[in-house]
Amino acid sequence: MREDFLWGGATAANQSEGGWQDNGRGMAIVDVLPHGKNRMPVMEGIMDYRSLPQDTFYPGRDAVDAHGHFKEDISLFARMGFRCYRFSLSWSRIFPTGEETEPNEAGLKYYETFIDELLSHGIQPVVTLCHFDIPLALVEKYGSWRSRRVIDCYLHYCKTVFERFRGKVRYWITFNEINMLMHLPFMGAGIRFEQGEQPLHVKYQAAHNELTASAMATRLAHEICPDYLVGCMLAAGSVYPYSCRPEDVWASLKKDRENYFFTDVQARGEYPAYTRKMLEQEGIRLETEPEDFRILKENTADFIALSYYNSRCVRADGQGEASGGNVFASAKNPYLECSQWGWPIDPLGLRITLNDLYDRYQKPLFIVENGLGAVDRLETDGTVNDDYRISYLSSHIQAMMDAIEEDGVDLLGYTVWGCVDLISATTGEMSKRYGLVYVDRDDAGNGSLRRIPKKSFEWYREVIATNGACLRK
Ligand code: BGP
Repeated sequence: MREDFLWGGATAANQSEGGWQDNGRGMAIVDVLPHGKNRMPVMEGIMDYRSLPQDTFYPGRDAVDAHGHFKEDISLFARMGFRCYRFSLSWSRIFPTGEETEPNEAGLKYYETFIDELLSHGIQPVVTLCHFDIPLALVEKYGSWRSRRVIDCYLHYCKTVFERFRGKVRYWITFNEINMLMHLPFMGAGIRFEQGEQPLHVKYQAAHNELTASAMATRLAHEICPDYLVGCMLAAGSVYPYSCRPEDVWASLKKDRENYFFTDVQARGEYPAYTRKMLEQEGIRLETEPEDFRILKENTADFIALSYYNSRCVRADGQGEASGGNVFASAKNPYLECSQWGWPIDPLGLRITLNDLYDRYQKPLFIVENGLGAVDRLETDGTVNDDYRISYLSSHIQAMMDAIEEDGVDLLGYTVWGCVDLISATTGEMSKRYGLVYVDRDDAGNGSLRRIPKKSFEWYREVIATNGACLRK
């Protein structure tokens, strides 16, 4: 393992920060994502959040108040020996409606203090510019990423933070899990469908605008500071054929391509032939500018960041049992155990995914999310004995180390998702915990918000201290 390997943890503003009305922050998508049965239809863009009942609970508004607890959280990261911390900026804390000419200084100052605090502990910031986060005003006014106007707003925001944090931040990620747009369009990109619209068309238009914005932001970052490293980010997890029937193999290849479309554009700089054909066959004509394609070609990502929770599996006949998983459901793989939320557990799948991505792009990879969502029990003696999480993380880290040491995959780092417990993106629950640090809060929003290191905290400290070697014993 390289000595400068970036071990750390990851969170995102939308699920942890809270403080939704502090320092002049404007409303964002997360503030209108409800708890309970309406959450999924709203996230899918088929239910309008404005029609939600008055007494709706929005768990992201206060989340785990990372906004108010950041010094404490960062000191816990330092105790674990984090070398990096991935977090996201809340765009609407800096540009409350997305369209101001001048940024909100209080918001910027907040992040500056935050970044300085990390640096004072020797922790490298890894900053996601947009993690399921967009000022709600841009959703209302322009229909979010379906409009090119949002590209300008995003670039103005990027320019502001690239300039302000020059010399402090090196690693940037333009969009979290950009492919989420295809599956949960409102949560992923603020897309809500209007009557009579063709969802596929709207999604690919929004995708084009985001991809163009991502390339333009990459160019801007490099102009502002040549040392900046800008990554794209994919919700990854290779798709296995259910059997060796050629039809299943073909179905898995097609399913993989739905995701690879994004990284193919961001890492290779071109629309792949299979997408161009598909758009043609569907009769979809995207609104583009001629220079978009040159910009895409000339400004590819410096590294490919990914989340990995599970592999996927597909059957051409669509029969059989379904299984859960990050981003989309797939066929149940009979060889794998599942988490309490039905997500398959497949450490070797991480090695396979890393190899697939590295073979395809030959660019450095960065695992910026991996972890186990599970119910934790806080014992009366104040401990949380999350051996199941230790077992999930150690098997995945070992598979990652195999990919590096035996297969030669170039990997910049690894960050455990939700290193301090946070609100689940898909379910809005607090009880689906990922952390190495427990947060006293329940699904209804009650609790002291006290931070309590779990058993996995000490375990991860040792992993980092030995650069992974303790797992090889
Ligand atoms: C990814 C997201 C994260 C995170 C994670 C776990 O898709 O980037 O924001 O939440 O998945 O998902 P969940 O919270 O639904 O368990």
